[in-house]
Amino acid sequence: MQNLIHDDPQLAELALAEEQRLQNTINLIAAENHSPQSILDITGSAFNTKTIEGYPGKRFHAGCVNVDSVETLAIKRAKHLFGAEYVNVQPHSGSSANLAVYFSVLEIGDTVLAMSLPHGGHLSHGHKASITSKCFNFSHYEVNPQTGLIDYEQVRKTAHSLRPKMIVAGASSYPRLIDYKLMAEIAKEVSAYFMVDMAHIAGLVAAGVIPSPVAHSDFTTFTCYKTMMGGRGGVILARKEFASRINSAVFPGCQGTTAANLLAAKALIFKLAMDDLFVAVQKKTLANARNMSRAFLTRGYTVISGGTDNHQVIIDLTNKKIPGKTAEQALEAVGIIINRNVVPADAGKPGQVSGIRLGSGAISARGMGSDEVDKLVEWMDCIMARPHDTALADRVGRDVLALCHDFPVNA
Ligand code: DSN
Repeated sequence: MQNLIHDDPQLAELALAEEQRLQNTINLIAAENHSPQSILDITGSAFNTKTIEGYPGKRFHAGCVNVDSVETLAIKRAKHLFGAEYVNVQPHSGSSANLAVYFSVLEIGDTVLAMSLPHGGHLSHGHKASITSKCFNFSHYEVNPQTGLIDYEQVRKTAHSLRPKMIVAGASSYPRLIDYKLMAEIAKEVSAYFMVDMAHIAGLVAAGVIPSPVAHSDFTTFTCYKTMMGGRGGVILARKEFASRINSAVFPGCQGTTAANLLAAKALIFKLAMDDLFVAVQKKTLANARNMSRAFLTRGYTVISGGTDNHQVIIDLTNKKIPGKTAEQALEAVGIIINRNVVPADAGKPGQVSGIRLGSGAISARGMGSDEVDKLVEWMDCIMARPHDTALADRVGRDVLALCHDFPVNA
């Protein structure tokens, strides 16, 4: 930090404050994780300098000898890790990856069938606020409000009546496994391309602790910083017949130069993901989410779908009479970081969502297990029952800090 302190003390102070915030709070944001220190090191390495357009061996600037090797390595490792025929590691983000897939095989105005955002889908799956819905004609399937599970019969019926050119599976907020084989069959019945967005669960898939969509899909996209535990940025896996269309859709279709430092971080996390330590963290992530979900059920909470098969626990707080936002704020005040979340058939007014989403990735990366999960659920329950009790908040806040000290980030 010495150089930063010299050049910009104000920013250095903020960076140190963020380090302290991460050390001294419990991160239950399902879309985050604690990356190994080597990921942070490579992200700030000499690879920050290089401008690269094109692909290894076919660049538009000189001086690409090392970045060509890095990109080739990232692709080779991702192919091995995920069993993919083709890999593109250049997308800046998950949304960029999704956009590139759409533009690789769809024409403007083509129909796409994806999961609705209030039922768990992502903005880039055709939400009205996203450019994806302005370019393509999205329709959405939902979960069954009673079970919280994808209604595959509704997907099939809608697919047969709409005849979409692409069907998208995958979600930002869905705690159960998706039947990729069945979704692929439905796509085949209507001659649609099949894309899976596995951004949230990529680390679990890489470790082989939940089923992989790759063999069933034409395209699979993901990000590297959620369960995957790496740096920022997106990745596309695809069947090799789509290689040149995806390459052109990413560059120059949707992006100019990509971030060489993030390509290096991708290469690194794909190597680390082949280690036993990574697999152990992913197993712990699953176990911690299951324990969290059981503990909330025991305390009378409505856990969407009645449990979890991945790193997410989604809770409808309607019966607890606390809005999602109040829960989020009261928990942040004691150092437990979660996000308010819309739940299927949410009865809250716009902007006042009724649920919360919890993720077990970051606590698992810190080494926490079932004892710590039990404590966390007990504290969250107390705080959500009495969100305005300052004496309680002081006591729980101290307990949370002590737990953080026992499980440092990147110890
Ligand atoms: N998709 C958003 C989320 O799940 O929170 C960000 O990655």
